[in-house]
Amino acid sequence: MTSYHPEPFKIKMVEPIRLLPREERQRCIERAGYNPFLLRSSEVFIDLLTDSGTGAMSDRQWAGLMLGDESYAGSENFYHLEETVQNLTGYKYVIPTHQGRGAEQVLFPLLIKGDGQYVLGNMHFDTTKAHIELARGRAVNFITETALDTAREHPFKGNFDIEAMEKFIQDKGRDAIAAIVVTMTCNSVGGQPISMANIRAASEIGKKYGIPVVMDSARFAENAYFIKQREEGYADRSIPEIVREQFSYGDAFTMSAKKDGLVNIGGVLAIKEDEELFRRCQAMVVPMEGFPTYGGLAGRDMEALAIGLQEVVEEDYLAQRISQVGLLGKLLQDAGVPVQSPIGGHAVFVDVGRILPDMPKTQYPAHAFAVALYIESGIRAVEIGSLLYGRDPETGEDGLSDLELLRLTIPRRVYTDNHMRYIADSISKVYAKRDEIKGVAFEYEPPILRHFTARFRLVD
Ligand code: PM9
Repeated sequence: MTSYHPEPFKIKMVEPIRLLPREERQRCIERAGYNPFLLRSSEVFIDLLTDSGTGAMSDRQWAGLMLGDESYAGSENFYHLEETVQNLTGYKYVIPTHQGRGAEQVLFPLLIKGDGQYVLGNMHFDTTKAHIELARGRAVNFITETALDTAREHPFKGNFDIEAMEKFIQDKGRDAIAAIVVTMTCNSVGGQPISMANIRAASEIGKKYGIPVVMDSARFAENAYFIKQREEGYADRSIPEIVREQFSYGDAFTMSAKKDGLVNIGGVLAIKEDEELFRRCQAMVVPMEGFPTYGGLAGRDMEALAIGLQEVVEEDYLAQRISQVGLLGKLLQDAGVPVQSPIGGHAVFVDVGRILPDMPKTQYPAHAFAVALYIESGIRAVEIGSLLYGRDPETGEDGLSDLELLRLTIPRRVYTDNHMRYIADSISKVYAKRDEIKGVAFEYEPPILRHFTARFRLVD
């Protein structure tokens, strides 16, 4: 076995990308209010904003688009998708949705039965937290301390602190808890996997107290690959076997299929066996997403997704995917750039808090680094820190995130290892000139989800 994994595909079609001259990049980011979200994609050379819906489909998926059955009800592509999801996960009831948050907006209001009920998670993703709160619930995280220390190696930084979670349930009482959400891999702490033992333990807590367990499964296949690589007893198990065991510990799952579904749009809501919950979801999906056999997707989208879900569990695909992200991480580690370690599944998270320790959190160091990176290289990355975290809703206090991270998110099957080398070189250059990086201050601060549309000026 070689220590590197060549791409198990060859390139059939290319999309040119262009690096604008430096002075133009300077003008573009200024016009965008120093917010990379407000750049036009044609102004970006390498786009690392997200791995969501940005991947390349295979020729089989593109061929599948031509088999789209666009009937309003009972599309053949729905039945193909349903059967694929059932085989992959063992869940009986399958509802397509337009993307992950579509599944969340249907499920959470049905699980949260009283105002202020808690939804417990390893680390809820932003949209999950938003839908819990819109349903008048409260999102609480039980990630371990280790996950917040980027310098500390641990094979499963996505794990729950099971003891703390059980104590919380006992303190608040079972009736105060609506659900447990298991996010695999855990995006917000760096695409870090959760171990099978920890998923099982979270599920046992759910069973013990009669609390439903929901799997947030956007990156379920990447999680399974890490389990195979790192957890005792799984080296000889196939990825589909590991995937099925992961899902066996949940009662329902939401899936943003824009990640491990290998499609540009799509989502899934599935219920393992609770027919009554399924009926209620089915009723709600009609006004929110669409008829239950399309849920906001075209027939052709469902076909591409059914094929993507088969391709993503191929081990050679996953080996190359994870090793490419690992390559970028290793190049940065070798250059002395602090990153969340070990490297996660879908992104490398640069710890800008350690690079710019003296910059006030209210000048958003990781965002400031992203601005400098764009000017240096045309690369667009995204802040995961105090800017994204937002203000305390009661006190208005700002600068509250534990970590100031810059996420370099790698789209699936899109960039080559040479792109990784260019990214690592560019980050190293900005890192070497870190004393010159200027913080940012708001010119316009939106009242909610401010990072998407905020405008800034550079602080002198
Ligand atoms: N994640 C991401 O970039 C895309 C949206 S924000 C730019 O990481 C998890 C773990 C996610 C996730 C989206 C969703 C929502 C749920 N859970 O974007 O609605 O990482 O398909 O999924 C994004 P949708």
